[in-house]
Amino acid sequence: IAERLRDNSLLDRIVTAEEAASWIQDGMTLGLSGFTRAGDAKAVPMALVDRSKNESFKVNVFTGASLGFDIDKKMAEAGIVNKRLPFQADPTMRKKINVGEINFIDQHLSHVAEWVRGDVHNPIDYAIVEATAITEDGYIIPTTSVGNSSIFVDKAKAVIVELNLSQPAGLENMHDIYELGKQGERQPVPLTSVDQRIGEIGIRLDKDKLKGIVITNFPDSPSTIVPPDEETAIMANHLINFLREEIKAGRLTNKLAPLQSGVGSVANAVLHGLLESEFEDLEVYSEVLQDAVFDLIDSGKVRFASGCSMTLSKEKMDHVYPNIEKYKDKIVLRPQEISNLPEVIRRLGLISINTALEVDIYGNVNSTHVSGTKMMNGIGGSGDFARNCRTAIFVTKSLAKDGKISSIVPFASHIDHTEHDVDIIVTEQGYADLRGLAPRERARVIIENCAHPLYKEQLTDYFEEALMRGGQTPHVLEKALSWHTNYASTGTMLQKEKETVTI
Ligand code: 0RQ
Repeated sequence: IAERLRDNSLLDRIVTAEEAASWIQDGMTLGLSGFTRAGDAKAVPMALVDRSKNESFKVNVFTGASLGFDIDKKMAEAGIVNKRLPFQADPTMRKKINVGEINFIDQHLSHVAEWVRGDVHNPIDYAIVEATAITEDGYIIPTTSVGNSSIFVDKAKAVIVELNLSQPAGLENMHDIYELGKQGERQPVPLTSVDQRIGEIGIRLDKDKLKGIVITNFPDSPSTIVPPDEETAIMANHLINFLREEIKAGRLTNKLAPLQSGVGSVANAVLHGLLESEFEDLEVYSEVLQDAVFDLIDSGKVRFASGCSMTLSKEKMDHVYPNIEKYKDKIVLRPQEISNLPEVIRRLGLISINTALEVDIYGNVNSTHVSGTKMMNGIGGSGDFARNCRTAIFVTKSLAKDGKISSIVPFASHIDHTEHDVDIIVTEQGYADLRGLAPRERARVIIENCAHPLYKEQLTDYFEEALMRGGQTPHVLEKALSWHTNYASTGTMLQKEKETVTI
């Protein structure tokens, strides 16, 4: 412990998780560390769940993004969450959100810190953050994610640190904590390359606010790695072909531009595809760094990766953690306000790859709401990147639910990314390059290149009928959402006579 807690004056703050959890009162707001299962506060939230067996209370839970360790699931089951933001990915919590038991705020990840800083969100009563170490000069060294921890610690009335001895000590010096400061006094953020360090090695700690230190030993929940399947591998190929066309057109070189990629099976397949490609000396400027990024570093394809969390499979943790020193000059972890900052995303000119649930014929993207109403996970960072990057790519399989759903629809039932923010759509059928096209041109390219053959004619029929009505973005408004209502009433978006077609 002496190596991890290097300020002896803080030894008397060590408490059990149960004691720390006992300080939390009904109605309080907690700012927890954690971003896509990495670096989450674990012991105190679990102790809080235990406490709820004998006591009834609710808290607001703010994080970086989704949590591991089944914390969201257990908190949802215990019924202790009033408000949750800005992202979650747990099926039990999702159900509680969709029946209205949990108030979920689906916020752009880069926006959360500013709303906490400006007291727009509920003030943070307790920041509960996981740390690798507390240094002699008063820095909290985060673990595998930074997320919103720095702003939570800064603004919280009191701070609880979970000092996690199972996280590698070598994580120290991998973080770069930069604070934007108050509006009106701000300077341009001086980040001009992915590998630059502009901040401090940890989160500055006001010792007077440090109420407790809980010593823990729980490893992060490993990510469940989804190996590329036939369809995701085909999608990755289409995307790589698009990048090759960009090189041919002289808009990119073999080094491409810094890459951002969301989480999930397609993102993973795309990054895997890069392993075998001719691209070289690549840079990653993303939020989550998954297994594939480390494979690309190991193979020498990626020169440097900047993120705000490292979300790894068990196998990859076993490889990376003992060799963490090797990655120190190749990886930096930043607050999500900086990894997802519009200013930096635009300056660096990112190629961004995120995921859609559905896309309409004009290129509006729904990433969050199943059938227009039910929350899936949240917008995450996809909007931060899509709006501000150089090239916004959205990927989706053309069909869902065994072909009962077409992911290309006449009218998106919810829109996260408007047609103005969407440049390229990729499905296993091909890719649509929408740049420089008017809506009527976009519709033809999307239907032709991205829709599944099962739905092409149906989409074309809709578009032709819409054209007769006219308009910049033609629609048959009374039929625009009929595909979704048909799916709800008949179990398929497919018109009756085609239902027997096999896919
Ligand atoms: O359902 O789980 O019941 O089988 O949605 O779909 O194809 O497995 O894809 O796991 O990559 O998730 C958009 C949800 C995609 C995710 C989304 C059903 C489908 C399946 C999952 P089952 P897939 P993925 C990074 C940046 C947020 C935005 C983003 C996500 C399930 O990637 O949450 O990229 N993204 N953020 O059957 C009804 C449709 C459907 C559908 C698929 N049109 N209608 N259901 N499904 N299409 C995250 C962060 O920033 C932290």
